[in-house]
Amino acid sequence: MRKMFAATAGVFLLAMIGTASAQSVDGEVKKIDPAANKITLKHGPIKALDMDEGMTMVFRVQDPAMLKQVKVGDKVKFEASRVNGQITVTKIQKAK
Ligand SMILES: [Cu+2]
Repeated sequence: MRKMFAATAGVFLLAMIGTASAQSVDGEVKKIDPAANKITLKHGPIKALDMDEGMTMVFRVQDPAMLKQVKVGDKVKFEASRVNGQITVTKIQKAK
């Protein structure tokens, strides 16, 4: 019984770590490149990706449809993570 509790707690902890790495970041769209499936975002710090300071950089997008949801100049909230070694936007939405 005690062993089972420990296993459950471990899974829960892993789930929490997973959530923490998918941090929502504030950004601004600087450039959209549908041909390359990329977007340039000015963004705040993303600790999970070792970006301790804000910067402007190019991201790959996970889904090309994401590039149609925003336009240059939009303030956005997004999530990014390393996918196959490339820093990739996994979620993006216009900030309200
Ligand atoms: Cu960056």
